[in-house]
Amino acid sequence: ATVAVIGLGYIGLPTAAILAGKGLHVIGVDVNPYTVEAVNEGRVPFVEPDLGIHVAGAVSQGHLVAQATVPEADAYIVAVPTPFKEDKTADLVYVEQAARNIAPRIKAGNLVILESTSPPGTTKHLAEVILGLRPDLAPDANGGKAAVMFAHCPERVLPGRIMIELVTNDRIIGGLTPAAATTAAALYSTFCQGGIHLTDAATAEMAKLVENAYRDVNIAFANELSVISDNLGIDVWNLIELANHHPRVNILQPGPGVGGHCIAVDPWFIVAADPENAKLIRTARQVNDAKPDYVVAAVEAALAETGATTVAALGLAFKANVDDTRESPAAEIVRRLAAANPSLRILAGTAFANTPLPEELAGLGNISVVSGETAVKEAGVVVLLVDHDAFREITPEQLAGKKIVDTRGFWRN
Ligand code: SAJ
Repeated sequence: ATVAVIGLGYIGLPTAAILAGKGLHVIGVDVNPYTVEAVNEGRVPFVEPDLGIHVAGAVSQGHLVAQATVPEADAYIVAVPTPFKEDKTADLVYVEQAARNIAPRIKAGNLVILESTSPPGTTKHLAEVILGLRPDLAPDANGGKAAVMFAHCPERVLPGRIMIELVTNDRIIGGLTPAAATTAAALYSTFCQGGIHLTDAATAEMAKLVENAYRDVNIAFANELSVISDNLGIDVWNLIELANHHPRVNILQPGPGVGGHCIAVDPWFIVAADPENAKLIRTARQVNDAKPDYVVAAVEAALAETGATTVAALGLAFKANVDDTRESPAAEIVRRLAAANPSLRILAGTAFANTPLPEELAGLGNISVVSGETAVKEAGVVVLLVDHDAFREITPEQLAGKKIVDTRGFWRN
């Protein structure tokens, strides 16, 4: 069988590589020529443990190729971004574009799977766009029977552990029809060792959003505790560790805010679907979104106290040991510090060699990217933003005499 995977990003490329590893013929499609070229050379355009070896193997065996256009295939997996707009509703342009590109290629009996995290109703919308362009495949033209199957199969993998979790996590598969769900399940069972749970498309869409909102609310609880604890002169990490000894308490870790393209985004899709009732979910988003400003104020206070003119900002990614700076609170903190303090010298210490400055920071103020150790050496104030393992190399001696703002409890005793 031939599977077309549309969107070779953090989800599409690992999924394509794993399917190809199972011997399926996989054609990856991406609008970015650099991505297409990299994949065809067996390279991966971003950092994800073990992905490189899978891609290189699948490409060299001829099971995986990448191209810019949508091919004919038996199954189409759509794994394109679903970002949110200024008004906090989902931007479905990439899903719609994928649908328009699939429409001329699709044949009766094919399967279309939406993997992108989406508001309830999006799989149905995707089907409507395709069938609108292909009335010959619509149920009316086929005696009321759907000629093409549509399902939603939300990804749930954790960046940094994608290659493991793709195989071991349970999957939820929601079909627009029961036949679509079982056909999609057959495809995913080629590589998924976890349980596969079948439902309808809208429930599957909502389940994914709810999982991430659950985590966001719990992180907001930890972040709120960190601010309250600062006010009360209590060490929040010690506090949480102690409370977590209770058999039914498991508080998450506070940090500089919540980033990534999922947890900081998906809860808004629930708020948009029912603004009146999504009170706790909205407030959690606001609590987490307020954390970067709180950190900026703490750094500015440290600068004022020490008279330092150089700050080491350790980490730009949205979380530890990945190089992804999308929706990153660390990058946002650096951006706000630079914007508000034009004469401040900011040394962004990174954990990965050759990390470029994210676009939104380039050309702004006085920021340069250096290694963590160099940043610390030259700065009077050190703000730890991301708990990358590489920063463990920084010794207490190197930190001696610096004013430290540790947003992750990285150096707590
Ligand atoms: N964070 C904290 N404190 C914590 C845990 C996380 O501040 O105790 C922060 C992180 O630093 C980061 C953000 O939250 O900025 C999100 O990180 P994460 O590791 O919780 O999650 P993601 O965004 O990498 O992946 C999530 C996962 N969802 C859940 O765990 C419910 C993953 O399974 C999903 O597949 C992914 O979102 C997605 O694509 O939706």
